[in-house]
Amino acid sequence: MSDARAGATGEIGLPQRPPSPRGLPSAPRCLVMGVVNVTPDSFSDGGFWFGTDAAIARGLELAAQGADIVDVGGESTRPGAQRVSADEELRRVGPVISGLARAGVPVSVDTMRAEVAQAALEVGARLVNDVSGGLADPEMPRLVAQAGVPYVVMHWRGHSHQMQDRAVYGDVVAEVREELRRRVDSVVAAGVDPSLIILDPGLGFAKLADHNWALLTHLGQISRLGGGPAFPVIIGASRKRFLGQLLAAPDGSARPVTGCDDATVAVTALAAAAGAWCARVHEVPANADAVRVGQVWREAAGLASGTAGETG
Ligand code: PMM
Repeated sequence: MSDARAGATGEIGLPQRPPSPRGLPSAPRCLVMGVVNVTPDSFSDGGFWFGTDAAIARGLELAAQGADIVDVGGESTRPGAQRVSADEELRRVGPVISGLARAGVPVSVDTMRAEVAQAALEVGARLVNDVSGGLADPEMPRLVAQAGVPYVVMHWRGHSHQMQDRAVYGDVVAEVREELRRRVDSVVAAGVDPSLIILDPGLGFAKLADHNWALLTHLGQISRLGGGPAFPVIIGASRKRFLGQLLAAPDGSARPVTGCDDATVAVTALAAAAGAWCARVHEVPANADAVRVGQVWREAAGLASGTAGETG
């Protein structure tokens, strides 16, 4: 049995989708998070929105197309990427977050640095999306706890230059779940309110294609780490290399990132049907349709149509 197959037992989806943490949009369906990378080198959209005006315009466009949240990042996390300084990261994201928040768009900041997160929250970000789950900057959980904002805790095994060497698992679902459980224990010990935590299996971060598929098909196990309540789960499959590999040309060359948007939409529909809380995507319109398909699929299958308190 392959590494990934070893994990492929147990719960595929979530019978009941956990509600949005307070302060975030809420809807009786999976949410859509639109991505704006203010970077010259992200693998998915690097260079497209590198500049304050272009990035704000893109964020407004994503919101108008149906993004419930716009995620703004200033540091590429593609495999092999070098880190930028905190000053540079903040110079990139600060004015964009401020402009979008002033326009009423719910914004999340995609950063591993407490210093950047703090500045982003001061100019209106509502959610901290930390791909390291608090591992890259030990100050981050304390900052999030003090700010009392929702926090995405993603599964992560190291910075971009080293992460693909760490894509080694016996049972990927069990190990990711256990490592996330330890992260949750740690951030809660630092004062983060558990009801504000959102989990992310970290597709592509120290994961090979088989690992990503195993995790996507076991969101129920990711959501329920231990005996406690289920956590909302966000997935970031959009344009990732495992989709390009799936759609490879006959000569074996991976499909370029922008040719993976239709496959992203398919994953979004399936994840929404499985009970994911949110899908993080680069192209919003078709994914906004896909989450509606996923929701009606859940309802027709007799799964919970929404969660208590959801209104939007
Ligand atoms: N992936 C990227 C960046 N940020 N955040 C979360 N929560 N989940 C992800 O899977 C994720 C992320 C990868 O880079 P991209 O911005 O080019 O998609």
